[in-house]
Amino acid sequence: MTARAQRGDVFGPGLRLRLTFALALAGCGADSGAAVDAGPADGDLPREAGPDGARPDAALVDLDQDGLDDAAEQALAQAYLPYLSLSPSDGCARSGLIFRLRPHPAGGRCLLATYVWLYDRDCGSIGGIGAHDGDDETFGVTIDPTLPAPQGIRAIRAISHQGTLCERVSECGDLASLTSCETLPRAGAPWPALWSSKNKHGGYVNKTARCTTFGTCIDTCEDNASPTLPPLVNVGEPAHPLVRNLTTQGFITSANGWTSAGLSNYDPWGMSDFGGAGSVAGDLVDTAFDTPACP
Ligand SMILES: [Ca+2]
Ligand SMILES: [Ca+2]
Ligand SMILES: [Ca+2]
Repeated sequence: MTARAQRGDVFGPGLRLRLTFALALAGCGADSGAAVDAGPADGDLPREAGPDGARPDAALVDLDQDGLDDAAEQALAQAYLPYLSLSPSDGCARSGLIFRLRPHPAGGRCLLATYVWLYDRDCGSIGGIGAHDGDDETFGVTIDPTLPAPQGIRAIRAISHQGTLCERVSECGDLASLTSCETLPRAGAPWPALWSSKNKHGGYVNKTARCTTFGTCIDTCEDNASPTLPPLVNVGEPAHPLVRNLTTQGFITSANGWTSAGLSNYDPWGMSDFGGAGSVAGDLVDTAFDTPACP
């Protein structure tokens, strides 16, 4: 069985309709540039030709070869993004998001998005202790394309200060035994939120319980009246990257306000460190950020 046929088994022939439904509900119709020809609607049939000899998915563009139309991935990652609450007084706010989105590897009807929130700098804690160029903070989201946003944001998982004594894992959602996500108001709806701690950018969900001064290494999470909506770049999948240079791609440039030396021409799929932070390629494949699958 081919990989394509296996994906067909996972999602069945209704994937195109479900993603179309989700994008329409999310206000991402075809006129926004979101391709709704989003998957192997022909199930296990070979894409090269339909039963009548036609090419049913001729319009599908899937350069990262995960079975999802790449433009639909972009629209979904945008529409189902949690409310990103960056401290209004954060001193190192210059940032952008890269992501990969694919069918959930554990199966089911949902998708798994791994976002890496990249910053020009980490300002450090009190007195600038621990400040460094470059910062990478990762979170995972389970997206249910059969539900509109924000209901289709089924789970979020963040890990602050991963791999250090200050590491804190926080997770929320309505799958399995997860605690409901704390929300902030967006577009008239309570929207599942993710807080980025002031100056250090540690990621947290459920701020009230999980991002407390003494429950963390003095991290501070603050509500921002407006969600941060940074640039969002689909970097593709490990075996089929879409982006190998974030500067020539137009993301990390001086024109966009990035200043840190050493971040130019960064390859998100190379293994080098992102300035004084960790390897972004490592983040993109780190299963510690995987959220649960849907039934
Ligand atoms: Ca794709
Ligand atoms: Ca993808
Ligand atoms: Ca940081």
